[in-house]
Amino acid sequence: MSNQIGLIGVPTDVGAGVRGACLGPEALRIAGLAKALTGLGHKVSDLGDLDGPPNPDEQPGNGCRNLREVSTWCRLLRDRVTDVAGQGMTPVVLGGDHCIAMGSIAGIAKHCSASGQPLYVLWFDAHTDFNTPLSSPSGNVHGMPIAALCGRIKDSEFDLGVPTPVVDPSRINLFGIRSVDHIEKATLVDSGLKVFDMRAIDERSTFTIMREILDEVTAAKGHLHVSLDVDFLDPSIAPGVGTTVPGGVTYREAHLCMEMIAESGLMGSLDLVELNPLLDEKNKSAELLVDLTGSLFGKATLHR
Ligand code: 5AB
Ligand code: MN
Ligand code: MN
Ligand code: MN
Repeated sequence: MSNQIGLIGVPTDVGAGVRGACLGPEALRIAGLAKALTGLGHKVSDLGDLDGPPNPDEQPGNGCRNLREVSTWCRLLRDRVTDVAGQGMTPVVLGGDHCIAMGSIAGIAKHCSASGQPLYVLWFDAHTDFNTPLSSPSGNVHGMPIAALCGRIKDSEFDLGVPTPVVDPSRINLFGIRSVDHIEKATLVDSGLKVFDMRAIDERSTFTIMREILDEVTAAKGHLHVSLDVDFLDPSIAPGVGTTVPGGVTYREAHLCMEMIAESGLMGSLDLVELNPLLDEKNKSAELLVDLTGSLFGKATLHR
């Protein structure tokens, strides 16, 4: 992990059903993200916000809503992430809804193919985000990025401009899952994805599963991209998100994940997504995200 961090704001909600995630980057700044990371000894450059198209707010339904705008935002972010990583910084993407992870991961995949490092993704989410335009019950693209990255959606659809699969499905770990749609579930079976749902976490513990995931990345000398959807967290601690699902991880389970990642030294890029300040309570979800990001970047109590 580089101790130079580049913050990239992506103020859009074109992939979401409920509007408001476009305000996420500013809420994270106000919650003190840069200061928290600087306080841990990192050099932080806030690179400002990307300037993409407004949300046309097309009708919900089958297919993909706001497809052109999703594609434009993702391509802008792809190029910025490749550039920031190429400058030796750790890109930290401030979303924005989760569709933008197609852009950040396409960008980091380009960086990794240039450096010859295998790319691994750790996706913290209540949802598997494995819908396609055909299976999606909503048409919201934030429910589709994993399918797109795995090459399950026609390349021309989002026009990411990188070869698919962008990430080998066996190198994608989904953690915290507790809401999967009907057709989505059926297609997961032969996907090759590693899905750790809340049941598995309850039975085997956060520690055991995280150890297993991180050991594999360590053995492969991989680049770890972490994508953190706020709805991964239990709604009682993080209400500021449009798609809450009960039964999420606790404050300590979430911190343990982040602390173990920090200790591994594997994380090379990060998305903080789906924060919706309009649904939050006095910015508490943003403050929790800042706290968790601190743990991801090495804040620890007695350990180490
Ligand atoms: B998120 C749902 N599966 O496709 C769909 O927040 C929800 O990025 C997707 O995980 C949630 O519309 C997308 C019902
Ligand atoms: Mn690198
Ligand atoms: Mn998501
Ligand atoms: Mn989600």
